[in-house]
Amino acid sequence: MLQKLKETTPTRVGFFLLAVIFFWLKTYLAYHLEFSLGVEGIYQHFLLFLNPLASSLLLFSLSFWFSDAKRGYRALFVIYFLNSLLLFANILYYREFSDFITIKAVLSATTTTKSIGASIFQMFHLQDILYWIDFFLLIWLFRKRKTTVQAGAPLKKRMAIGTLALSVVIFLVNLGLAEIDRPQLLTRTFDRNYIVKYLGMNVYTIYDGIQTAQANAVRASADSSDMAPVLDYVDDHYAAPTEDYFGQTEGRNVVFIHLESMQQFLIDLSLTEENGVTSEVTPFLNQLYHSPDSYSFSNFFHQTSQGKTSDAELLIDNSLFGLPQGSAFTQVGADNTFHSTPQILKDKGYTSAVFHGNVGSFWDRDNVYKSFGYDYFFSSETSYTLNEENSLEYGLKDKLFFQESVQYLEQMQQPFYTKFITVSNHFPFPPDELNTVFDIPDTEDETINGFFNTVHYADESLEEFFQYMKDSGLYENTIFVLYGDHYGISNSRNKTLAPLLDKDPETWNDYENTMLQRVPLIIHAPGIGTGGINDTYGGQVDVMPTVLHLLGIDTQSYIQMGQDLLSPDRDNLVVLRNGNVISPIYTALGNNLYDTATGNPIYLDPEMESPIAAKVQELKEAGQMQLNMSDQVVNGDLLRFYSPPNFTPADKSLHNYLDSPAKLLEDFQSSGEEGTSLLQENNGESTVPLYQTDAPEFPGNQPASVEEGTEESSELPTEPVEETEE
Ligand code: GP9
Ligand code: MN
Repeated sequence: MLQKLKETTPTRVGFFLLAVIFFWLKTYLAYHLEFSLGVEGIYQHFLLFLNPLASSLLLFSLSFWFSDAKRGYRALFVIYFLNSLLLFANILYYREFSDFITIKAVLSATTTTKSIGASIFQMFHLQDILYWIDFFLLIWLFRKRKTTVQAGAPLKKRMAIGTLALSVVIFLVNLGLAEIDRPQLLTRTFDRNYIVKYLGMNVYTIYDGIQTAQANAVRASADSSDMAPVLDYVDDHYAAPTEDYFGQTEGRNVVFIHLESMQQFLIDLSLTEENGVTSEVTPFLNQLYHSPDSYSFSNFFHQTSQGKTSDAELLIDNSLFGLPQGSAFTQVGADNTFHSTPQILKDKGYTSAVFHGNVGSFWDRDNVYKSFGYDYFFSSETSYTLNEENSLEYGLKDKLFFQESVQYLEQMQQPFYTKFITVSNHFPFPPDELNTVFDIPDTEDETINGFFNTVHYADESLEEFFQYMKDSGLYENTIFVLYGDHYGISNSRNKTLAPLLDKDPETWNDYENTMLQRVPLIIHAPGIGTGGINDTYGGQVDVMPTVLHLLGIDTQSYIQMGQDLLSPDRDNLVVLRNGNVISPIYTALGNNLYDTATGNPIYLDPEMESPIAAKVQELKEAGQMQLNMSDQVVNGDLLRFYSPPNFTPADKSLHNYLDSPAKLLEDFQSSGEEGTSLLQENNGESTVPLYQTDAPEFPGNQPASVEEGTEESSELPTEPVEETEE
């Protein structure tokens, strides 16, 4: 065979083609052997196979720009070597971090890159020969080649231009096919895995470089003087708490529950079957919503944009908005300085953790949480047992997720600040035979029908978790904050939804769509008795000051864009990320104005001055100001220039979330006699057996024969084949 190769590749073009084929196959091999890319179905497999081609053609064809043969060959080998090195470095990095190398990580030479240096030799495998053998084979073939006339002849520029054009065409086809399967792939940047899966390692590296350069340019042009207007804004905007509730839950544990795609219209909604039987969709949430121990909010809006879940998280933990395009998490989250709640509470003796049954790299959480100061991050690779039956596209099903989380929760030193990110109720709300108990709606839209079932399932999972909290004794000393992250049913489906909400699809308009952007917010503090349903107009940006005030923490010196939802001083204004504003009286959507209470349109003559027009203008400007201030802080990384009194910024080098379970155990053991975890309070007796779940996938609920046959696997959740919404 080698002989054959020698004969067929005597020319520069021959070597070029050989290099492309070698590299293409090598990359494809690495995709299968080294990375967990969650490739699903034949379409994605085809894209995975195709994606190394365009960039290999492009890179290796650079050698054609040297008309001199000797220099051309040299260039080809250098490029081949460097590209192999990039691939190999990613392979080694992935073995350690389950993630791809980012330019940021390389440039900042953080402890992560240092630690990789220290352990580099342990990361080599015997199979690594495979990733270099091709290079040496290429060199060997070159040395052995029979020099022919063509080999030494200068190449025409046409060749260089032709291959360049061909690679561009192939890339565009690749991108087009990828966008069909995963719309907005490049604008939203869900996950580095996705870019590699759809477009390849080289494209990922270039894309990452461009993003980093853009973010760095804005950051570099900012300086400390940019903080002055922000400080003025925050000062003017501050809404003070009253004594009635300030510090009402001081020192308690905090449990945030991120309710995936949960919308406010679900609260108190009952649906009736043809036989007349009526059932509540979210009986447990309804109970919490009406409890005198809950501060519940009826006019609370999500303020997310393309960053969806990650925008909601940024808003909740920092009182800052996501960006107008893409996700702030993936664009700047890992680099920026933040004054996040977990870090603020650290000084008050809190430990903190995020629980999420999906891969840690989604939305770059495994890096961003370091900036927020989270002590632990329990994600699917490190902390949960996933198999085909118990997981969905975005991770472990909620009932199993909560159940598996409490083994960690009971070890956490109290007080703790925790966030549980649910996933079962995620678009496209697929039917789940094992858990379809609520299937009343029968509209023409399967997404809507499925939604009610996954919502109901999420509600049941919450009830189980709360029951455990009560049984384990954690309940009384905890404050729960449940919030919906964003819509589940998109505007395009709302007319089909309308009859279920007793609305007329014929008169459905933008106002109705906007009102459906309300999501639940329930702050449940057992035993307070001072709760109730609050009609103030607020949004996710307002949660952080509200919760900090309940915990007795003065927020006046923090840079927060929101206002305490319980404060009588608040402005009662919501700005959505697209600039639309909602106040108790006016709702301004683009150029259209509505009466918020009735939904009736208000027509104003643009030529005429009127008190209403002036008021609406004022509301819009206030909303725009809030967004602008936030964007300046986030884009310019302005919090690095300002430190509130008694605040220590997060030390990102402290965390490597891959060892969160081990680190938790280590911290638990080293706390000794002083330890305050539930497990220690319980004299070492685990509370996990107290957890009751009716999840059919739970090993304890399966018939013995099935249980034996079910193999545990650490396979990662697969992602949906198509996601056309959003
Ligand atoms: C992924 C999950 C979903 O881990 O949080 O994010 P979303 O698609 O809703 O932004
Ligand atoms: Mn979400």
